[in-house]
Amino acid sequence: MTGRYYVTTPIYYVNGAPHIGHAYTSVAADVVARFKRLAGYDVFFLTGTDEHGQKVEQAAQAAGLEPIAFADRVSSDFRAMYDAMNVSYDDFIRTTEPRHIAGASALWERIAANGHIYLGAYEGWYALRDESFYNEDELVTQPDGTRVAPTGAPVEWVREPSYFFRLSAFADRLLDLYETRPGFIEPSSRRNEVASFVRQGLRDLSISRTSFRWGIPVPGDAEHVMYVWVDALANYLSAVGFPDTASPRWGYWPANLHLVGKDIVRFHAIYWPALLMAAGLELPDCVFSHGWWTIEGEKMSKSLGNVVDPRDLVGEFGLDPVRFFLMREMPFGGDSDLNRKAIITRMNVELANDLGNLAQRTLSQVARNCGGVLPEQGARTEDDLALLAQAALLPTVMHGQIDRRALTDGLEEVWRVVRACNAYIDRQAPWALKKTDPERMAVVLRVLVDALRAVGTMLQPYMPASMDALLTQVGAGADERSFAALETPLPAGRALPAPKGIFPRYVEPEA
Ligand code: ME8
Repeated sequence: MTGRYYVTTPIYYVNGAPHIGHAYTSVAADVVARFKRLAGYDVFFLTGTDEHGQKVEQAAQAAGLEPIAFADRVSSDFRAMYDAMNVSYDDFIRTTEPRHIAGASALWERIAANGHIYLGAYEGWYALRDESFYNEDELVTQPDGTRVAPTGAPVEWVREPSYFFRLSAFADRLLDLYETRPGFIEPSSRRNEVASFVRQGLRDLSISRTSFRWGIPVPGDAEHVMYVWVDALANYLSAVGFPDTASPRWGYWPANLHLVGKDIVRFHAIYWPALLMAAGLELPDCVFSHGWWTIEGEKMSKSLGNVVDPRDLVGEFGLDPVRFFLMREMPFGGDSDLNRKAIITRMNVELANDLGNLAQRTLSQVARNCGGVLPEQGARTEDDLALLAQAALLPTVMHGQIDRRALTDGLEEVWRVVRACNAYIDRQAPWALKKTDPERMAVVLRVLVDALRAVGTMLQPYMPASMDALLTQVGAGADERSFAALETPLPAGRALPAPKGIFPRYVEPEA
């Protein structure tokens, strides 16, 4: 083992059904988790659901259910969505579980014992949809004169007794953190935004509510429930056994990577490190904030009725094409648009043409002209060695990209090799060598099979099921699929199964 690696997604609110935005973050985390496992790491990949708070309480009421019954239903739908998306999480935490309630309460007690919590009264703006407090000067006035949160969420004036966290006392330490550990918030544009927000000064944070009951009771004062964000952030600790630091899982803390959407950077890059500092706990390595999907050019929203269930896309295009599209289309960290045309283009050009055809052309020639067994590596030319050298660099090059969270660039590295293979097969024309020099033909096909094996191995994190099929077709056994295994050539003479297309072209159904 090369060490431990702990990666998380946000835990999603159960006030609504899972959608493509949730699937996106989770597939991205899945790619990182699968990549690190194949590189030999002991990975802990955490996800789950955020089930407390007024927003969930109201959604349950609207559905005519007790909050817990409502949360059970939506939380299991999230798991079903993960199964449909082939997300390989190691643990799924629910904030209503006893282990989480224990962890969140212990975190609170620790922060209180260190003198960073006091009782007061909160008076100010609150946006229920964001479960977030806003300062007066952050509000935006709409054309009709109403004031809303910068996210567009309606705000209400709240006045109630509340416990406060001394966030203001941590501003300097936070600024110091951003400066001395620039990798703590990525990409750097987000770091600058967060740092300038903190530089304007931080106010103490209201961390309890008394106007509703659906939450974790504040330790020692059951009149209050914890602010849902303090409750939620604690999941990253409770899932690894906190406060039981003797738990074997505690070894995963601090987390290597919290993947979040840009909407919740403030919570993860300001509140979370401050809470951890106040509790005397180690800080995670990196909060990475990715961009936002629009749908056919529009913001995704319930009111527009354009919320996309990823399972519908999978039903139409297939699972791996959708996973590929999500990782390929959006430069990781930027924003992007999800639309049918773009999905179909990527499927047909990159998957069906570039990779699918290459595999099919190569493997059908091996089946027909090499007796269906892996040819010898044979005497290789400079052209052969150049292609193989490019493929052999993939594990190192891609590992670098994944560690920079450049998931899209990681794919581009593989496609460089795929394109090089296509140029090579055209240049070498093994179909012509069949008559003139069958020995050379076999060497060329073997070079291509070896390059395809490297490509298939590296793409497993992105498209696990399709690459399983490809690796089976190139003769790689179950224990020959890690990155390290690429260093050992597959034995010549091994029988290959009959080749089958992996990526069919998408043809629009007749209207
Ligand atoms: O914020 N494009 O939960 P949430 C890309 N419970 N990603 C999107 C997206 C879009 N259009 N819409 C949503 C919460 N997401 C809290 C988190 S963590 C301790 C608590 C993704 O259900 C993105 O990851 O509102 C975003 O951060 C997350 O869904 C918000 O999910």
